[in-house]
Amino acid sequence: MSQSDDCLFCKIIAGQIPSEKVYEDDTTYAFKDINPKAKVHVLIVPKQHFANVAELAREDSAQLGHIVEVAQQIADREFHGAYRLIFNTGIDAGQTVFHVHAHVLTGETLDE
Ligand code: IU
Repeated sequence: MSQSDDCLFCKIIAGQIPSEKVYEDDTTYAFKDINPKAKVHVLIVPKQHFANVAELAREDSAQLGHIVEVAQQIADREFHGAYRLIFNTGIDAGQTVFHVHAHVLTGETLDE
């Protein structure tokens, strides 16, 4: 499993930094965002390190599809299958952690 030594989310996945886990399988980890923007705000990450969603799509599109399936499962459990899925990509789009992560916002009605 490729890992980046300086990557915060690689450290979270490895258990070196604590997180509130909501899902895990062989390839994928999901945990609660520390600064939630909705009643339920979960980050889903591949265990393998990719910098952003474009790189992930290019190198492992099945993993990208799996992240969407995991998002759906979380939303099915939390809010009758309704959710918003966001991949901030690039500094100017608000990406601050350069290990691809899907923001899943759910658990309440999202108006805008
Ligand atoms: P962004 O799309 O790269 O901006 O998202 C990074 C997210 O990671 C952001 O919502 C932070 O609240 C979240 N986060 C976290 O959950 N745990 C941490 O230790 C750090 C950031 I640093």
